[in-house]
Amino acid sequence: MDKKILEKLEISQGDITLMDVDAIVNAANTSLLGGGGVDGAIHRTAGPGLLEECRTLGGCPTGEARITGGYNLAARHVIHTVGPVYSGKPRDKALLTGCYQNSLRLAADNNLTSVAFPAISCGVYGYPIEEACKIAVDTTCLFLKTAPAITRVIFMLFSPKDLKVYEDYIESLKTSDT
Ligand code: AR6
Repeated sequence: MDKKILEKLEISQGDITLMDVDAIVNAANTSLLGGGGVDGAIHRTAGPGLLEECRTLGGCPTGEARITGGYNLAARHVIHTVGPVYSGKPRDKALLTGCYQNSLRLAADNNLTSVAFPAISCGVYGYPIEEACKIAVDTTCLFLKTAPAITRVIFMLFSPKDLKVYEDYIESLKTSDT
């Protein structure tokens, strides 16, 4: 794995709603009208302006992404993406890959340089964190090769256990020869 690309990745544990970055990514549902988990936390902190703007978007298919303002968040924008409900079928991986690709594409197209991701689909949607972590990191590294303007991607994990999964995987990439 290209070491210069890996240097752009950060991992941290905590609340993504506090991140002062160009965009935080929301693990939303297809309605884009809010929910529980990280989606609920982002809407609570952003305030009602976010929901108002989301209402104008007409939802979002699974695997795709949409961008809004950040309202009362420290982040300038929210990129809303819809992860798959885990089923164990190959389509899960394609859809989760799409979430990371399409979120980063929106960031690049909007000249954003720093993006923070939660562990999309790893809460109520049930995606195993070990598999989801590989998809998140591999897809992001591949994308960053094509988008040099993005200089920081932060994976913000909510639990120490999830943080450890990301730490171990990124460490394994740093020590591998490929
Ligand atoms: N900061 C960072 N990560 C968080 C936070 C936070 N404030 N809160 C939760 N997490 P989930 P999903 C972690 O369930 O699985 C919503 O109702 C959490 O521990 O939020 O994609 C939507 O409206 C987990 O690791 O999202 C959808 O209906 C990760 O964020 C549905 O849930 C994602 O958990 C989407 O489910």
